[in-house]
Amino acid sequence: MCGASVREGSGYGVAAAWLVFTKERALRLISKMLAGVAVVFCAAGSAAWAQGDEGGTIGRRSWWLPENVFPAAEPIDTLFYFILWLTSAVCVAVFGALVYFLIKYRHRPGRRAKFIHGNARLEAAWTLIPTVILALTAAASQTTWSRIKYRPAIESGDEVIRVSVVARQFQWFFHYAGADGVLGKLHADRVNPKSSEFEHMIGLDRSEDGARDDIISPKMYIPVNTRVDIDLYSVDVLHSFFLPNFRVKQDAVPGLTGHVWIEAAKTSADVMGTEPGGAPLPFEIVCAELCGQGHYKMRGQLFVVSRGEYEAFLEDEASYLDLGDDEEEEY
Ligand SMILES: [Cu+2]
Repeated sequence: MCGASVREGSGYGVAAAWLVFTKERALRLISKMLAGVAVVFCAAGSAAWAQGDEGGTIGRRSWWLPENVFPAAEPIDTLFYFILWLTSAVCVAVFGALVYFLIKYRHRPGRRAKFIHGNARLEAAWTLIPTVILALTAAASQTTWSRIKYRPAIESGDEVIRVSVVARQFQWFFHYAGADGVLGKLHADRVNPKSSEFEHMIGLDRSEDGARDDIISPKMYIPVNTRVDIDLYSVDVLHSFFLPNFRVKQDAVPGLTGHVWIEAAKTSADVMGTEPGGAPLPFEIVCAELCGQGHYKMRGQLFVVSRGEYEAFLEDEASYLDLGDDEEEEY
């Protein structure tokens, strides 16, 4: 059908006749579309950069996202707004065109539709243009992706805190090493969902080396300005560990260990404020994967506190442990 001419404006009218082009018209339209894409791309890019990276996002609340406290995640905001503006522009253009053609080619007495086979150039254009847009977006996000995904190497002298985060229907558990500094192993086959003991709920065997003094808490505490390496587990179904203030969202998959790392540049009290009594308010932890009937209530609390407060938390949790030597664990 390529290159076919159409008797436009003829008496009977042709529904969708605009699809049939001469070679010149098709090329002109493609170049116009490409120019349009370039304009939208640039506009979306500059809008995103204006909202995102300029001066950093730490300490600034944007109209859509909550305040970011993870320095490595700053470019995510730029990318987020870029994709938001780009897809918004495409959405308006597509639905605008849809409504326009619905009205323009509505039923009129005497007007007849004409069957057409399509247009190879136009089809190539609307395949290539989104491909180029997606490829450019992927290229633009590569650096950010690797910065977030791969934990930077530990320099000597760097202090890194390791926490295991365990998801289960419909609760989060946070597992820390005890005074020995060793994080006990978690065993999927030792999880007892009927038990109300934290160690049974996450599969920690207290009789194993390193596990005896481990701390399991339903609240997450981390010190400010310290890198935290997180191993992510699920003991039942798919969950997703989402920290809106860190731009971190990672699936917790049964049978696999997920990895994320975070570092907070501000305490949660700095950002979220304090309760009337002065107790700090936490950042929110959300499950971002529909994981069952109680999914809506699968929320956790992340307290980013000073080093001293973090150590006080660990000490306090450790004081509840029964480290008696004569106990056998029952599963
Ligand atoms: Cu969940």
